[in-house]
Amino acid sequence: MKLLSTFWAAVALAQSASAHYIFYQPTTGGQNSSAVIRQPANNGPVEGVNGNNNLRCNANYAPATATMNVAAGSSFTFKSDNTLAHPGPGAIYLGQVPSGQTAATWDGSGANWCKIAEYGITTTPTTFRFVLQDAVEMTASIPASVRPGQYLLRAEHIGLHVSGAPQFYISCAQINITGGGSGSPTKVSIPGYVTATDPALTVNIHWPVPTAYKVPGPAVWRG
Ligand SMILES: *[C@@H]1O[C@H](CO)[C@@H](O)[C@H](O)[C@H]1NC(C)=O
Ligand SMILES: *[C@@H]1O[C@H](CO)[C@@H](O)[C@H](O)[C@H]1NC(C)=O
Ligand SMILES: [Cu+2]
Repeated sequence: MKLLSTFWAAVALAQSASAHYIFYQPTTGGQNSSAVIRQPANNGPVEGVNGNNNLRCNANYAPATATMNVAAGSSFTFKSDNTLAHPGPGAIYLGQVPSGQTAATWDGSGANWCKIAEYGITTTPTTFRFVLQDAVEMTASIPASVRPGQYLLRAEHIGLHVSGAPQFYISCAQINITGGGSGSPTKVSIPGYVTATDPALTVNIHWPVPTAYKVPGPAVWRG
């Protein structure tokens, strides 16, 4: 009896773990482009919002071994190893590497981040659905007027299935933006860009079913 329940508990755990996901690879770049992603140690979520530095580029990632050139004005797609099975919003942030550091050395600290893409909901009078539900990738346009140089590009998908306990699925890619201009977006810090009491994170998406939803974090900068 005891053994059996332990067995089923293990099965349940394995199933919930397999439903998780990692943004592990860009869809472009040739060669082994997954080498530009700081690969998370596992596919579990980052939990805890206020003051949590793991919100930058996940916890215990393996250092990326390459930095990829990406042209300003082009698009960049993060591919997931599994469907984005949890309901919730997604966003892509661009973090400018401070002078004196490189995309490989920067830890993501400081007010250096802007949001360049977001994915919220689609609603009709009878349905409420996150655009990314069961998707396998997220794409951002790199703003055409962005300043050239080294950046971290950060994919964020937030599972909202447990009300009040948001789960963050995050990866960072190391990129070097070529071309571009002299755009100056408003920048935020991670952590700090959202707080645990943000209605976008505390919302109960199951009941009563919301009729509107604002993706957390700053407004999108499109250059
Ligand atoms: C590609 O890069 C990933 C991440 O750095 C690494 O785990 C994998 O072994 C690499 N694959 C090949 C074929 O080099
Ligand atoms: C980044 O791109 C610039 C061209 O804009 C190039 O001169 C530079 O060598 C690149 N840096 C890296 C680290 O690839
Ligand atoms: Cu999960």
